[in-house]
Amino acid sequence: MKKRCVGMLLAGGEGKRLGLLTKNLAKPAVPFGGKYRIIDFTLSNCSNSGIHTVGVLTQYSPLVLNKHIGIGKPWDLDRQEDGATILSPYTAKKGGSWYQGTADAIYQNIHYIDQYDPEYVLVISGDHIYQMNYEELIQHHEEKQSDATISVIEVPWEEASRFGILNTHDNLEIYEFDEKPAKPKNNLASMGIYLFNWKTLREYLVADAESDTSDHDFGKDVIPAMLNDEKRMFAYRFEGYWKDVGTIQSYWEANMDLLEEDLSVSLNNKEWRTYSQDTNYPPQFLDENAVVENSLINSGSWISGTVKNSILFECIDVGAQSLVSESILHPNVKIGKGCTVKRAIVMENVDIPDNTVIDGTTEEEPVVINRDYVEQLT
Ligand code: ADQ
Ligand code: ADP
Repeated sequence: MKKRCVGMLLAGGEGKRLGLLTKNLAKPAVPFGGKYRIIDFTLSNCSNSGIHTVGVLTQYSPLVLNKHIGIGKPWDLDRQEDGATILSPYTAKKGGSWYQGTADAIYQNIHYIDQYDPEYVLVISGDHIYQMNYEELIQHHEEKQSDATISVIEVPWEEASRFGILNTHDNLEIYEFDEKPAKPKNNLASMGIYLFNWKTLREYLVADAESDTSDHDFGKDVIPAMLNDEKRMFAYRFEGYWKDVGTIQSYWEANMDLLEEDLSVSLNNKEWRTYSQDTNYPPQFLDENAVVENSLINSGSWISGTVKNSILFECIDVGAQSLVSESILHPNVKIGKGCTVKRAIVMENVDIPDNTVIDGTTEEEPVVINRDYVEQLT
C-alpha cells in the first residue's frame, strides 16, 4: 500500500521540566484546554491535513497515552489499511531497545515506514499546541525541490536558546543550524516539525545508527549532518499560533491564551476542529450563587462559587464562597467552601479542603497542586 506521506509522531519524551505534571504521565498526555490532552492538537492536525498514516512513538510513562489514543477513533485514524499505530520500544527490529534519541526512535521503525514505501516522512512532536495544515508544508517542500524542510517560527529572543536556531538565505534555503545555542545568532526557531524525502532520510538514519559518537537526535545529529553534506534544506515559515509547552510557565500561558481568542488556536474553528476522546458527563451546573467570567468549563461540573479567567476540566466542584482565578483545574478536582485558589494548576483527583488559600501570584511560576501538597496542609 503505497502512501505519499507517513507521519511519525514523537511522543516519548520525558518532559522533566514539567515537574509534577509529568511525574506519572508522558508529556503528550498531560491534560490541556479543558477537555484535551496535548497530543490531540497534533493528531487533529494530521487528520485535518489528510495524513492518515501515523506512527506514534511512545516510551516514557505510556499507559495513559496509549489508552487515550486507543485505535485512534476521535481523529478518524481507526482505519483498516493505515490509521494510527502505536510504536513502542522493543517491538521494533530484532528485540529492539529503548529509543536513545529522536532519530533512533525513527530508525528502529524503518520497517514500519518501508511497508508504505512513502515519498515523504513527516516528523512531528506530541507536545506542541498549534493548528497547522501539513499539506502546505508538503507543497512548499515540493516547490523548493527540497530534501528536508523544517517548519520555523520567530520566537522571543530571550527564549531562543531553548530551540534549534537557524539562518536562511532570502530564498529560505538553510545555511546554518545550531541546536539550542547558548548565544543564539537569530530568533528563527525550528518547531521540531520536519518533512524529509524518505529515501534521503533513510540513508542518514542508517548512517547515524552506525555512529558511536552520535546522540541519535534530529536536532543534534541528523539535521547538522545533512547540512554538512549540502543537502537541499529549506525553511517553511509558519504564521499562526505555536507553543512548545515545555515548562510549567509555558503550559500555564498556553492554557490562558485560550481565554483570549486572538492570542491562541481557535477551538471554535469548524474547518479545523480539535478532536479528543469524549466523556459522557452531564451538563455543567451553575447554581444561583455562581459567578463565572472568561472561563472554559467542561461537563459534569457543579459551580457554587466564583470562577474567573480559569480552565476547568470535567467533574469539578467549586464550593460556595470560594474563588478560583487564573487557574487550571484538571479532571475531578473538588474545591471546598470558602477557598481561594489563584494562579494554580490543580492536578487530577485532588480535593481541596474548606477554607484553603492557595496563591500562586506571589510565586515565580504558577503553583502545581497534587495530593501530597494537600496532605501536607492537613
Ligand atoms: P526538544 O523538544 O527539546 O527540541 P526532544 O527532547 O528531542 O527535543 O523532543 C522532541 C520530541 O520527541 C518530543 O515530542 C518528545 O516527547 C519526543 N521524544 C524525545 N525523546 C524521544 C524518544 N527517545 N522516543 C520517542 N520520542 C521522543 C526539539 C528540536 C529543536 C526544536 C524544538 C522545538 O530538537 O531543534 O527547536 O524541538 O520544540
Ligand atoms: P524536556 O522537555 O524536559 O527537555 P523531553 O520530553 O524533551 O524533556 O525529554 C527529555 C529527555 O528524556 C529526552 O532526551 C529523551 O530522550 C529522554 N527520555 C525519553 N524517554 C525516556 C525514558 N523512557 N527513559 C529515560 N529517558 C528518556
